[in-house]
Amino acid sequence: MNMLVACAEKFTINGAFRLENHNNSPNCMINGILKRYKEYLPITGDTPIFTIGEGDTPLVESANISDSIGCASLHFKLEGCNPTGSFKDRGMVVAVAKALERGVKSIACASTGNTSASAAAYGAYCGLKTTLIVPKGNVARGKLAQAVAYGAHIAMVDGSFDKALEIARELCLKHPIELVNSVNPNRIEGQKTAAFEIVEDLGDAPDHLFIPVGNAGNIVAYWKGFVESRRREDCNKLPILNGYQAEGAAPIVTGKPVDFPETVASAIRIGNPASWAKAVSARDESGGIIGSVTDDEILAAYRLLASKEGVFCEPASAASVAGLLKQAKSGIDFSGKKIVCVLTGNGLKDPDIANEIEPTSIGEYAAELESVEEALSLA
Ligand code: AN7
Repeated sequence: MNMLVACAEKFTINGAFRLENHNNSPNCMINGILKRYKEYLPITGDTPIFTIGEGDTPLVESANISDSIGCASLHFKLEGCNPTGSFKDRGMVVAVAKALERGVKSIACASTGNTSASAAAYGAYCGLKTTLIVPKGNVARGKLAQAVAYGAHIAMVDGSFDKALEIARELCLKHPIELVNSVNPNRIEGQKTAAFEIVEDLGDAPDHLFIPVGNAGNIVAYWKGFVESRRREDCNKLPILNGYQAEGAAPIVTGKPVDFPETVASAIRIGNPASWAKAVSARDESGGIIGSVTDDEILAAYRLLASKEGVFCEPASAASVAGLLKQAKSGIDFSGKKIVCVLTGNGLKDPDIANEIEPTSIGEYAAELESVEEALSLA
């Protein structure tokens, strides 16, 4: 029997090996999304329960940026702390679990990088064949390295993310392959759990949520999560959503698809978001906005987060903070407001952009105490 099939079968309902038992072992310290939020997810008795450590990410209070905003509090939701370094893992674990439940043996997605890294990791864990369709030359180096290491089949296509998604959709319609992009509703279900965690940590929803927008699934997922929390009376209010696209890839802001999206934030280099209409509804229901920030604003926020907050996120993630800084600069009064910025991915994903930062101080010295003292101006 083919190894992939053999591995996948251990997850089947009638198989001898149940991951549920595996993760219930007393030595297992992590709960994961499926176990922790079982009652709020589309999980049945037949859904395999497993985790590679997704969710339960830190909500870190701002040390230095909040003063310039004049708000009551500012927190960063560090989604880069998920196992593959981005928020995608929350949705991927649900999408893959539901696919396994139906006996699926193969998954695929189009991606600007993070979805593919996540799909490849969960595919590897579950013994599924994983196919990734990515825009050639436009995926950050760390993300591609992950996909290679996890052993995925990678198709680099000569076109944009939007074109890659079109191909992925057709591929999955024609063949017995599960599409694990955020058009898969199970992805949204998993991603909404980040909103649950924010409500748990703050004791209520924040007044404002700032979030980057690319294919627009995540803003929809957060809104769903907050609305469900409100319905359960876990929180007393709903946040105002502030979504931010990059100026060169801002179709929701301009109202028309962008044929050749361009931005330094490659994760959100998307010209025709799949969840466009749902994102607009979420925005309007919350009384919020979807705006844009320039690459310079994104990179300024990216550097500020690292140098003033000790948070190294990827450029796309910094679009949320860039949006907040832009609003504060335009004179919007945040006094008394609790704000959360979602930092969607880890800075290590995109080493090439990080290497462009002008170092505060870097030099080569002899391997002697005196020369290091010299470097520290202690000599
Ligand atoms: C770090 O991986 O679309 O608005 O293919 O990687 O839900 O698309 C990534 C998107 C924000 C935008 N921040 O989220 C992909 C992909 C980071 C991201 C977004 C992405 P959506």
